[in-house]
Amino acid sequence: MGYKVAVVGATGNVGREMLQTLADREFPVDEVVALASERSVGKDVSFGEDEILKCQDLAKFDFKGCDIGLFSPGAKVSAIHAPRAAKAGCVVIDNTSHFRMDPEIPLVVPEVNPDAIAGYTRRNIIANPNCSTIQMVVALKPLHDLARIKRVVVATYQSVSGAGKEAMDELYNQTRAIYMAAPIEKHKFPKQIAFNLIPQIDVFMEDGSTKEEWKMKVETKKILDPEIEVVATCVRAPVFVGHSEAVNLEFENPISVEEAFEALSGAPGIIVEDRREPGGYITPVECVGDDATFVSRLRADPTVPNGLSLWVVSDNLRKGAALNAVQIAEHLAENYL
Ligand code: 11C
Repeated sequence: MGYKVAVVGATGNVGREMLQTLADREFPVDEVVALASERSVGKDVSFGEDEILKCQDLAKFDFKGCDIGLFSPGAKVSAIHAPRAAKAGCVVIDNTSHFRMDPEIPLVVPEVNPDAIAGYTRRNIIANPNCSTIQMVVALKPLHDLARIKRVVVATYQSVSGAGKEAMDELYNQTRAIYMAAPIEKHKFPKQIAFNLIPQIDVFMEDGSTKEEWKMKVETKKILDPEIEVVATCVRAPVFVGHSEAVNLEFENPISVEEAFEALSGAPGIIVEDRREPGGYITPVECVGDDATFVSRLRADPTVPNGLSLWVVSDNLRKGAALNAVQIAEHLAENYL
């Protein structure tokens, strides 16, 4: 049996990747509908190699008869249209931040908490976590099962694609301007991003952290374990696609590097690439288009009783967004619909 699937925000970075991922994984579809804002109506988007879909107007679309809605139109738009779709009987998998911390709505990474999907019946909505959280919890899960993580200290190096297509254009245009000795224009980021790093992602919170840092903390607690303490520093890096994270962990119980290596190597969704030689690790350009979360640089941290450090890299548009949403849809289709 095939499903009628709506992709909402189909012209955006994540929407296009959702269409590609549905096709790549041969998700059983009878019909795919591409939805976007009024100004994108009639635009072409690709579904797989040879199908072109014309975008329809989200505001006028009737979700009755749609089985699954993959939403990534921005939080304010999801706030209006996701409940409308859910009420019409369409199960919404929403990639925005709007519903994530709602206690009635499951927040799911299939490798970590697949059983939470069952809770979708409360509101007919499932939330997809933030990209930087997803790749981190995929790597943390097998280690937490082994020795119980007490505290996570993470610094991220996040690609500009997380901030949308205009942000990718800004990195490209600034890089070009620097080579051509032309003036640098800033629209999307508060500081120059080309050949630079910006220690701010999303807005500032009252305590001085940013909302991206807060998301990593509260989402990890909701998905993996409310007892885990997380402190994050989120940094935008001049990389087009692929988020990287330097993760330091403190465990309740002893855990050796060898035990961690073995647990990670056998865990779903993870590829360990860790040779202690020049180039024996994964960098963001190497993870683009790949489904895996890559773990490298695994080593002991002798400054605390049970400490480990590692490097985690993943394609933020794929596992960090579209793939995770499609994996949730696959679980729904197999077990619930
Ligand atoms: C970034 N992580 O890299 C953000 C993008 O809460 O879904 C995703 C924001 C979110 O800018």
